[in-house]
Amino acid sequence: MTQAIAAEVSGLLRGLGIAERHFIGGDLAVASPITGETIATVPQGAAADVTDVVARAQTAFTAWRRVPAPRRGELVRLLGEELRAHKDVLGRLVSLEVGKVVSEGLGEVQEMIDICDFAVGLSRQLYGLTIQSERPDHRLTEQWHPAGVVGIISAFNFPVAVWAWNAALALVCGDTIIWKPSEKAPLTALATHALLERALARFGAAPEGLAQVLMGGREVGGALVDDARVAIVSATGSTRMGRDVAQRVAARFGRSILELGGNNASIVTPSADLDLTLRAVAFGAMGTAGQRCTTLRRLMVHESVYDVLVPKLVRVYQTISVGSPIAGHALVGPLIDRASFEAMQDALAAAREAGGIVHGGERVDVNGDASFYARPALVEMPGQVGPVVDETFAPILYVMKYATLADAIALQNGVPQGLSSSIFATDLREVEQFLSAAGSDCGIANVNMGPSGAEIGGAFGGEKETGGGRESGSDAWRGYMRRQTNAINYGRSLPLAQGVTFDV
Ligand code: UN1
Repeated sequence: MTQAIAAEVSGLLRGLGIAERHFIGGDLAVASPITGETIATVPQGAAADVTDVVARAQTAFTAWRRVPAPRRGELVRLLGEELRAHKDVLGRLVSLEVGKVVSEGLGEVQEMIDICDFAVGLSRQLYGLTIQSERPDHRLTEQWHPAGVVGIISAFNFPVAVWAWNAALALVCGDTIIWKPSEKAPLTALATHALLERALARFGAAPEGLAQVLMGGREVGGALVDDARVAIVSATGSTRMGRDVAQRVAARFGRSILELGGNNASIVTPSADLDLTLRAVAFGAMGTAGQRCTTLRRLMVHESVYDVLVPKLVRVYQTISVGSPIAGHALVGPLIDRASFEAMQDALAAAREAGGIVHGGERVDVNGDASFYARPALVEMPGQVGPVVDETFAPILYVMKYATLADAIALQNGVPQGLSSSIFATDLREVEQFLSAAGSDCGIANVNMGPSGAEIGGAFGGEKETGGGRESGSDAWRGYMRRQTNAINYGRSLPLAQGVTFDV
């Protein structure tokens, strides 16, 4: 099995025209979580390389910012075409490298295609503003210019889609990009970069250094974060990582876009459609083996429906298929590595200690000792205590009972993270309270669906320890440009604002 995966991976990479040197003989070992064994080794960059990489990106920026935005959009259109043509290959590679079930691997590539389409349209917009001036014969406007070099630090769980959210927008906005992918997922990054290079070859005259990949660990990421020539650092990962990045980027007055931890909750009200709720909770909590930042981690169930819904949910947890993401029809694949499995077990132990009743959570032997598959865990908790307030990046759903909607909303908001949330209700008043200013405090608040699986058209991101960044749709593009206010006097006199006089 292991060798089969390694052989398939190198076949896929070779098919994309990635030279042997990229994945043989390097010093960064890549393991497939499907079997846990090494499937490739990739050369790693060093912190010292970052200086040159950034210098190239900066030179490229001086040319790229002058290319008209719709023409920049053409490059992203070509990237979208390459992604469409290679969706199966790249989706498969996502499954092999990070263990997503086949449909989710493909879904990840679809998300990339969608953001490319969105960015192409955007490349003919990037609208500024006309503002009424208080002075005669004056025009006041606001326009958006390219910001500079964008560093993109991505995580293993969406190893390529989150890059695409950032890259597609940054490229149409006139920025140049440097990608530091997760050390756990360098192969999908190389594959994606190869597709971008094909798009660049078809595009023609793009500046050298427009888009680069930097392989490496913390030091490489740190050098990118600290480099004052990197205008924007967009980082996805843990809150711990984000706190470090935010402070370092702020110290040099750079800009950061942060997508950090989520501890997402859903509220099930007495008016909920319970059949729909059951299906939505299953996908939200167990999809991607609980390894989305939008994964449903806390479920508040009204006391009047608790005994109807929760036993049914426990049955789903007992029977859901856990297994290889590429063979059979398993819905839950492996955890990324041993550390992740151990963190899950630690959280379950802490939950028991805090009075929780744990259903599931045990290790499932699918492909031997080096891979880590676990039955998702549903934990009935007496309250929001112990590990419930932390994000554990594994399939654990904490279930709590509530009496009033106000209590449920207070529980929902009572954690440090603020990414995504949802309510299951058919009562308009409950829905609107949840969506009101006094309702969910998250960046995403859904109705009659789980907190995960966002479309690219909306702005994606969250508040509090989630970091406050917004990526993907809506006007998130503004985060990748710099705003300039222009006051233009087309008269012959010089009226001053606020009626100030200054006659010399
Ligand atoms: C992430 O887990 O880092 O909304 C991103 C979702 C996906 C993206 C998740 N569209 O679940």
